[in-house]
Amino acid sequence: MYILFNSSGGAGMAPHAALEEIGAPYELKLLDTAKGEHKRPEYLKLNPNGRVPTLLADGKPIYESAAITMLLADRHPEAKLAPAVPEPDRLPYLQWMAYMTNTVQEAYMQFFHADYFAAAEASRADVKATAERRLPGMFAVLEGALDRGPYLLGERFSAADLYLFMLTRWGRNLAKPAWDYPKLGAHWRAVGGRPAVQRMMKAAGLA
Ligand SMILES: N[C@@H](CCC(=O)N[C@@H](CS)C(=O)NCC(=O)O)C(=O)O
Repeated sequence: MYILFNSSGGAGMAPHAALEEIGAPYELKLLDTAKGEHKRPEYLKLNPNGRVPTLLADGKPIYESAAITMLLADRHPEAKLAPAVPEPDRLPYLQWMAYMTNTVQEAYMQFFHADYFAAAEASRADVKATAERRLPGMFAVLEGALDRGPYLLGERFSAADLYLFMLTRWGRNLAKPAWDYPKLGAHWRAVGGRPAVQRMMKAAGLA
């Protein structure tokens, strides 16, 4: 039994979609971040960062969206969301998961939360503008990664595609959203057409 804490549209989208793909029993707890529900003492006991997502797996908390997504994929090999350790596809799978969470997600953090990076208003505007200038270069890298096939691992769908779907959605208000790139757009539509992803979007109030 799993319990996933997320906010609507938050970084728990990818693990939430993974839970739907897996079909394991789980409960979704959508926190209202506008009301500060992610900063309440009972939640801080699970995730002292006061951020979403957090997963309770057999009662034990784990945070960081990429870690949760990879944990779920590895715990449920029958869902075929991750190449096993000896498979050659494990290498690009790990690379793209780390790239997306460490590089792309970090740039999004600077875009959405410039206040975490600079104190002065003018500096924050600069942090945000710089992130907006850097993101297209990252989208171009991901667009190139899709050369091999519709998914990040070529023909093979994986949890990394759920992660990319989430990051594509986050850029919907950028001057050039990721889905305006031809292959990223096709990827967005293909992953968004999966019944599990549609259930995730509906449960999160996003569709
Ligand atoms: N690296 C973390 C980032 C989590 C994160 O920043 N979540 C956002 C929502 S997308 C959040 O909870 N923000 C609230 C805050 O920073 O106070 C992860 O991937 O889980």
